[in-house]
Amino acid sequence: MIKNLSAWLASLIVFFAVMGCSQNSEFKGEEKATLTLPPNVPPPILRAHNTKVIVDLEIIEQTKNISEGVEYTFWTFGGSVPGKFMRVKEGDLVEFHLSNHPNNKMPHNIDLHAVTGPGGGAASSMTAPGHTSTFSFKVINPGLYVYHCATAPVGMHIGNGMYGLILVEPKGGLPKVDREYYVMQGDFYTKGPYGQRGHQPFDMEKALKEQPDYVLFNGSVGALNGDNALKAKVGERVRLYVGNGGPNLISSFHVIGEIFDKVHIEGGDNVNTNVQTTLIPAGGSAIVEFKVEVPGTFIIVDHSIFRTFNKGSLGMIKVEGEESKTVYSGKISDSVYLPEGGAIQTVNGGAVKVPVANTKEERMAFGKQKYEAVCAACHQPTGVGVPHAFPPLAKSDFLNADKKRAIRTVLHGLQGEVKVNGEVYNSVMPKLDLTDEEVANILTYVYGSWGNSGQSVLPEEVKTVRSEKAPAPVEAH
Ligand code: HEC
Ligand SMILES: [Cu+2]
Repeated sequence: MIKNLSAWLASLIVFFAVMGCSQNSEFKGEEKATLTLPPNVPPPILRAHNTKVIVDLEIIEQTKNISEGVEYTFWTFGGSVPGKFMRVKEGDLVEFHLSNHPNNKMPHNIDLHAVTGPGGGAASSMTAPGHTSTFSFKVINPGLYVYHCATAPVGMHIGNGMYGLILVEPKGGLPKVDREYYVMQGDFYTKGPYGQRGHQPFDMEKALKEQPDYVLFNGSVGALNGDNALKAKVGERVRLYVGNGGPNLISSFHVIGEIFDKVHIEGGDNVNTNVQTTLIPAGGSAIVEFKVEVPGTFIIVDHSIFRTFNKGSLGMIKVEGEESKTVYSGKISDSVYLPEGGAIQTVNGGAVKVPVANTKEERMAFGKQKYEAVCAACHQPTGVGVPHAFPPLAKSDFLNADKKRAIRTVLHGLQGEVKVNGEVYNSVMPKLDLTDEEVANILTYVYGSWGNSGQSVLPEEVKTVRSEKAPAPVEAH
């Protein structure tokens, strides 16, 4: 029996050694990936073999114009929306280094749809500001894939511009074309309506209702207009790598005055020909190709057309060359015209009767449900948190030391340096819209779980803390 076992073990070791060898010979040498800012695309891959491709990508939170005179704080993969374009070859090994700039406020990660593995890399790449995560994956399937941040609240990270494209070229490469460009759509949710000047914060309520103020190509109104228009010459073949980051809308992608000779539907192998408008799902892509036959300005739109003329989804391809019959004419200016002012909708609350907790057991039960819906995404279902990113609530000295401070944290959010069980966190907990009853229930549940102090929190106590003058987020010390 023992002999059998050791023989079995020996053969297992031989098996893995052989596996290891064949794995090494699969990839010849290594190279650093060329990453490009939109609308540029790295050059085609000419090598015939597979290699180890090293990708260095830095996450940068930065305030830029979303439109003329309107500022927005974008969270970006590499300093642009969409993030930098990556190009690899089917069968390559990608060694990914994701850095989160030290000045950033938030933890981030990356989920690449080109990855075969749990979370698409998200779990292996959770990165606190000032840190770098490294992980690797083999690109098994060719195609055009979306990547995005998958840190809670996921919709907010994507809504702030955290997405981009990775192209996995098929083994034989793609047919040669004259021009390649990178275009990605996204929807944005701002406190003020379209065009309202100043710095506009993200609006969670509009995002939940899927009512964006902006629908954009490449992250701002006019990103592909005027001097920034895509360029081509008569007779050239143009290939657009088109993605849709969402977070919510699907795109009816269309170029006015052109017919797509070829469309790689959803970025896959299936090629459709002679297409007018192609549907691109949120978190999906398409590769479209067409030959430009005549000079002029060709308008790129989401054919859900109010988005184009009232929310910004308008780009341009300027084609120069010899005049022939004009197939496209009309007066199209280089700027999008001003909105009529988005309808601001009021919600009539008060109609639904919410049950109120009468006993501690009920408070614990209601609190558990709400905790799992609101807090668990960051602090985790068992309150253990995520290292360097979200502090623990289980046995948290910070939490247990001061009930009023805990209530304030949940009411107003928390930012700045905070020390929990000896570990320093310097991130942002967003302000959450909760009623006194909900805060009391959640905190009673948190205090009553995972080895915490067990004390109750009553709605009246929350009410008292809320009435204090503390409109700014709580400073941790
Ligand atoms: C989007 C992620 C996120 C959500 C959702 C969230 N928090 Fe936090 N929370 C944080 C971060 C990040 C910090 C640390 C902030 C800092 O570094 O200043 C924090 C800090 C805290 C702290 C103080 C530190 C500690 O560990 O004791 C408490 C208490 C807390 N959160 C409770 C909650 C509760 C209760 C909820 C749900 C109502 C909640 N949080 C929802 C991210 C979140
Ligand atoms: Cu993120």
